[in-house]
This record gives sequence, C-alpha cells and structure tokens, in this order.
Amino acid sequence: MAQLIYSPTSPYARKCRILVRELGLEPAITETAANPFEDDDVLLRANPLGRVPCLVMEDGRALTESGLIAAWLNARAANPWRSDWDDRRLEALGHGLLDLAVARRVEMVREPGLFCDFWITRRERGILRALDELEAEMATLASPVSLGGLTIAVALDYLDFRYPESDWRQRHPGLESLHANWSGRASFAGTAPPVG
Ligand SMILES: N[C@@H](CCC(=O)N[C@@H](CS)C(=O)NCC(=O)O)C(=O)O
Repeated sequence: MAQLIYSPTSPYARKCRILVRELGLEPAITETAANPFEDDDVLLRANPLGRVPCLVMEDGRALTESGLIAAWLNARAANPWRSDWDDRRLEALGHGLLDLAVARRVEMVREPGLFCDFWITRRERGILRALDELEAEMATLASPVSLGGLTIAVALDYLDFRYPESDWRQRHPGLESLHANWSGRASFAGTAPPVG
C-alpha cells in the first residue's frame, strides 16, 4: 500500500485526496493525518521539507509535491484523466493562485506588529490578476474534471475557506460555475476542510 500523508486543512493535500477518490484508488492508498506545524514524526521521517502532502510509495520512497503526486496517481489509474499541455498550463496557473492565497495567509498569521503590507498587497494583486486570467481561460478548459479544473476549484474553495469575505464570484461567472460543478461531487464535499 502507498501512504498519503495529509493535513485536513491543506488545499494541496486536498487536491491529492480528491484525486484518490475520483480515480478509484482508495484500495491502494492509506491516508495518514499529520500536522506539519507540530513537526509530526510520521511526516518528518517521510519528508525532510516538513510539508504536506507527501506520498510514500510502496518501496518506501517519497514524493513531496502535490503536482507530482497528482501525476503519479493519474499514471496509476485504470482510467487516467487526460492531461495535455493545455491542461497542465491551467493546472500550473491554478497552483499559482493557491500559492498566492496561502502566502497571503502566512503573512496574516504573524505577530500583528510584523505584518508586511508590501507582501500582503503584492499577494492580493496577484490573486486578482490570476482570477481574471483564469476566468478568461475558462473557455479553453476542455473539461472541469481534469487536473487543471480540479486545481482551480480547490484554489477557489480555499479562498472561501480562508477569506470568507472574498467576493471572487462577482466578476468571475465561469469560475463560479466550475466551483459549483466541483462542489456537487462527493470527493470534493468529503474532503472539505473542517469549519471553525
Ligand atoms: N508546493 C507544495 C506546497 C505544500 C505546502 O506548502 N503545504 C503546507 C500546508 S498547506 C505545509 O505543509 N506547510 C508547512 C510548512 O511550510 O512548514 C505542494 O504543492 O505540495
């Protein structure tokens, strides 16, 4: 059995957990929860970077990036998702949106006196540009059920989770529809981060 180490609030890990379910790989993958910020032993033994997700393959070697783990899962599926360059391009853009949203939050969890307005504003501008670009790209998304579509939907749901005041839906009807499509899937609902 391979082992997927995750934390329930990590959107990167959530992408991998959704994929496990969508691709019918549950029988081959066990999931182990670990808190990266408590330096859990199980995580540090597998991943010197101390980050989730981490996938330990059957032979004990570990994969440490969500995109790499997703590609590995897809390669093992009986019915893999189509993943051409255009979809990979959108996957990378969605991943970048997620990186900016996570980085902005990291700025906010500092001691109040240590907030850095420069980085917060820079992340916010990047998030807005990425949302506009992704909205324009929705016409090129071949299917919502793709690595690109999934990554973008996870990033949008992370905005709702960490920034409930965010009005990203207002000027982005295509993204709203992608998010609504994913919200109706059991894999997405079953991996939602805990509230509170
Ligand atoms: N580029 C990585 C990012 C993973 C990541 O930053 N995970 C966060 C949780 S959302 C983490 O484990 N952070 C702990 C730390 O940075 O020390 C990926 O795509 O898997």
